[in-house]
Amino acid sequence: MILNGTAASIKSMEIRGAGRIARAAVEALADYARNLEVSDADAFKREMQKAAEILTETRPTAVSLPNAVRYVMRALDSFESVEAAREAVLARAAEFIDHSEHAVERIAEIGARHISDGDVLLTHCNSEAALGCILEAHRQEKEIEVYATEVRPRGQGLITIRALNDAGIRTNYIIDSAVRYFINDVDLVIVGADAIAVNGAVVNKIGTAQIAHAADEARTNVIVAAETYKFAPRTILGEKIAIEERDTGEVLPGTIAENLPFVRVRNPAFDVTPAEYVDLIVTEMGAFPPELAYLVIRDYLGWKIEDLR
Ligand code: RUB
Repeated sequence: MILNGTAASIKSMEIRGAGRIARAAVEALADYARNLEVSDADAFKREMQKAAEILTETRPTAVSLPNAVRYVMRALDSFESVEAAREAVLARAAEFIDHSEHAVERIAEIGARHISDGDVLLTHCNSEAALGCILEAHRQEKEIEVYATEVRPRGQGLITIRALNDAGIRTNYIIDSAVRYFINDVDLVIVGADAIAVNGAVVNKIGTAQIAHAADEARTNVIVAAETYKFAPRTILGEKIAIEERDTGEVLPGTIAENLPFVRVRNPAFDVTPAEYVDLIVTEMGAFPPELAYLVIRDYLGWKIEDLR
C-alpha cells in the first residue's frame, strides 16, 4: 500500500506543488481503497477516514489537498456494501485525476491568451499551472523571455529554469531579493497558488506577496494560475488558511544555529498576497478578477453557507 509512503513524500516535499500533492493524495486513497480488506461497510468507511486524515495532515497550506480528499470521500456519504463503496471511491478518484490534468491544460490555454508577443515574464517557485501558461505561449510562437527566482530555502526555481531551458525559452535566473531590481524590465508576473480565500487573497510560496507589491508599485500586472480546487471554501466563515512553518534547518544548519542562542530562525513556507495586488486569476473555468472568488466556491465547488456549519 502506498498510503504511508505518499504521506511521507508529501511531508518531505519529494512530492510538492499544490496540484501534484492533490493528485498524489487521491491516488494513495484509491490504492488504499482497492486493497482494503474489511468485513463490513462501516469498517470500510472508518478505515478510509483514517487514511484521509493521514493524508490531509501532511501539509497544512495547500487547500487542493483537503478539497481533493473531500471530493473522493463524498463517495462514502451513502453506499450499501463494501464493494459498492470501493467502486464509488475508485470512480471519484479517477474523475478527480482526470479533471485535474485537464484543468492544468485548460489553464495553460486560457493563461497563454494573456501573454503577448514580446512579453517579459516573471515567475516565482515552481507551479505547473503558471509554467503551463508560459510554455503554451512559447508553443504558440510568442517571443517571450522569463525571469525565474531562486526560491530560498528549497530552491524550487531550479526545477522551473530546467523546464524553461528544455523548452528553449530565454530565461534569467535571479535571487529572490533581486525582484525589485528587475521589476521594471518585466511586463507580467505569473505565479501559481496553494490556496485562494473568498476575498481573493492568494496564498503562494513565501516571497510572492513581496513580488506582487513590487509589481504593483511598478504598474506590472500579476496573474495567478490556479485550478478551482485551490479555492478555500471555509474562508467564507472567516477561517484562516494555515501557513506552514517548516524546519529551521532548511534556512540555517543546526550546527550554526546552536551557537546563536539569541537568534530564532523562522521559516514560513507561504505568504498571503492581498487581492488588490492580483489582476487576474486564471482557472480552468475562465479568467476573472480576484473579487469573484466567492463565485468559484459557490458555483464550481458547490459549497453553500449551510455546508460550513
Ligand atoms: C509550491 C508553490 C506553488 C503552488 C502552485 O510550494 O508554492 O506555487 O503550489 O503549484 P511547495 P502548482 O514547493 O512548497 O510545494 O501550480 O504546481 O499546483
